[in-house]
Amino acid sequence: MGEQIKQVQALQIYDSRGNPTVECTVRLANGVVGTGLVPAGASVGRHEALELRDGDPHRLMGKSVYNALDNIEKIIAPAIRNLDVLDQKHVDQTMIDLDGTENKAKLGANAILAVSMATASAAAATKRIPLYDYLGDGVNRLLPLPQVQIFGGGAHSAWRTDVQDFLIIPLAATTYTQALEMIYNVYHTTASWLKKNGNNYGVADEGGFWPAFENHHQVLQTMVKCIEQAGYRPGDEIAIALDIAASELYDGKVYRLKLENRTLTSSELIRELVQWCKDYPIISLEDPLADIDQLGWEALYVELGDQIQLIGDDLFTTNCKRIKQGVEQSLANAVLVKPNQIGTVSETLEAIRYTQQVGWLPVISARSGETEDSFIAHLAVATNSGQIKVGSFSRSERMAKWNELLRIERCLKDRAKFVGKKIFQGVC
Ligand code: 2PG
Ligand code: MG
Repeated sequence: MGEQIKQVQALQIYDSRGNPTVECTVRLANGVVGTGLVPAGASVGRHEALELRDGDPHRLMGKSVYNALDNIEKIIAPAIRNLDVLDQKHVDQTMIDLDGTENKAKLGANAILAVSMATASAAAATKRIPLYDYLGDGVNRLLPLPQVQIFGGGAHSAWRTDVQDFLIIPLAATTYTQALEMIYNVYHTTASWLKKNGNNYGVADEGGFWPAFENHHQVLQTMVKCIEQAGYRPGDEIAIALDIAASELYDGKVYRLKLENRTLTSSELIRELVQWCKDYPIISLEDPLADIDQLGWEALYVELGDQIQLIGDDLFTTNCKRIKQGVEQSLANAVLVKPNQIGTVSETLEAIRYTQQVGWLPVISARSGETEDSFIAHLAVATNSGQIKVGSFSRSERMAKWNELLRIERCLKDRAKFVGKKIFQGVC
């Protein structure tokens, strides 16, 4: 029998965009505490669990989360008081049952996830082991290959480009530490290149640069140039990954690329993406098509499914049922995992396990509105997921995760595993 949950407190804090979000503290009978801080997305999938906001236009522009806090302290707390903190599934199921809706609309996924994360973190603390060890049952030790944003676009940069994330993956890295050094070199080479070319030097929501570009080819060419200038062979040592976030571009009939003033049908977009993959060292495409464009996903999978990683984010929303459908219909070969899309730690773990069982790749991901919580760094190691995406290589809410993984790597010493690009073997 583990320690019992005694007290559950909630606090409204602010995320990396300065928007209100939920923090929860779980206190155990033995005085040990755990906290959970919930992030928030900007390009939110239509099937995500509901983020409960008060909607009062006179308070924090409708974005306050006081009802979620009340739900934690008045409804959830009495129901989980005295439960065993080590029984994460029971705590999570109790909240799922209390809520009773398909998408956690009654209590709010932000309320439920904050408690769920705080429970896991209190459990690890009371066992006096790191969170990755607790969530991974002490056996998982795989440091993830990072996907790091260089240029930010879409909903994270006032639509400077239509594609949302231009990322790099340091394929040639043999350790996590080396992976970050490679990222550092490309990120800062890009910064110098932008300065030299008199371009806008600011950073977007996730810390990537957001200069003015004329078209998407120019962005991709700049990335290749900066990878080379940093001393790496594009494609071989460092590859490109894109999050198209295509649901944001689709009106139900066509895709609109505002930057290039073009309107594309699904098959035209597919043709364009296939061409990009021929012309540039792209190894991974996330949400290349809208979540409701299933025929498009099927067609793109036929073209590229055995060559590159095809990740469903809005398509699957970390929801096991939706991932199962995707597997049955061969829509993708990887799943973006964001705990707040589904709303509990247990369901997140289930989604990761299922993804791995069917031979697909889970990619653990942050949100564009983040906090200083480094829970997902531990989640990545605990589940041997092998990949993580946290935005760019600046801003402390991002660096908190990259740095936590450095600490985990040091803590594991020679027990740390890193397979780098081998993670893609057998998938694409
Ligand atoms: C995504 C994420 C992170 P958001 O689409 O993958 O880049 O964005 O949190 O806004 O959904
Ligand atoms: Mg995405």
